[in-house]
Amino acid sequence: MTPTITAFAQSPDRGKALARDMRIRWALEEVGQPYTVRRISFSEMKEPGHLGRNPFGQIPTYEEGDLVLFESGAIVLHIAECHRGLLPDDAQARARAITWMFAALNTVEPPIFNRTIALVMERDKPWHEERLPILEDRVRVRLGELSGHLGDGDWLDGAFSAGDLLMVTTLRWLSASKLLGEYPNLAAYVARAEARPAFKRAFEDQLAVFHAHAGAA
Ligand code: GTB
Repeated sequence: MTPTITAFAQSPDRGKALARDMRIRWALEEVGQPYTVRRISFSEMKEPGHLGRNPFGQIPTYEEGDLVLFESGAIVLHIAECHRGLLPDDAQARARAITWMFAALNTVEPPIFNRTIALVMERDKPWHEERLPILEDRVRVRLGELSGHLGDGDWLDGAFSAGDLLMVTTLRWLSASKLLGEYPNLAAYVARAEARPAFKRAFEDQLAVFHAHAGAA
């Protein structure tokens, strides 16, 4: 059954694939599962139809027959469990890959997302200039630790996994800043992931949608 995911009708990232539907698109491309995309506006996200899919009124969501999921991490885990390619077969390696999924979402994403929010929503606040370096130092703490773990490895734990997919989509929120460049092995890690054919297909698909609807409300 072809799943349907939801994405912004008009992504505020202007085609940079920074919204969290990119995680789902990329995971589906990695496992070779075709999908359809339902584009929804900010107001539609808060209407009963979409609140029935996600009580928090956000994208992405995932529908596959009777199954309706929200939370990008849970959706990627579901895809990884239903198909080969995103989680190792060995039970311990699989548990470690899932650990990296949680680490991406619960340990690395929060400081990076807090910085993103500060840049998008708090630039006009009188305390913004003072707060930003504090937020950036918190990001550096996590990047330093992650960089130390990755060392000269290609991926976080053996072969590419759903843990890498979630980590890279999180690190990409720093693409426009100099922060990632302070950790050359992390910058190379992101570039390596972005070079994967599945990433490129997912990126091009969302970009095509952005261009097709550019200028529309
Ligand atoms: N925990 C949820 C998940 O992982 O699925 C969070 C979902 C979420 O935040 N969705 C956002 C949303 O629907 C879109 S991705 N927002 C509308 C709303 O809350 O009303 C958010 C996003 C966009 C752009 C960047 N960026 O540019 O770095 C980062 C995150």
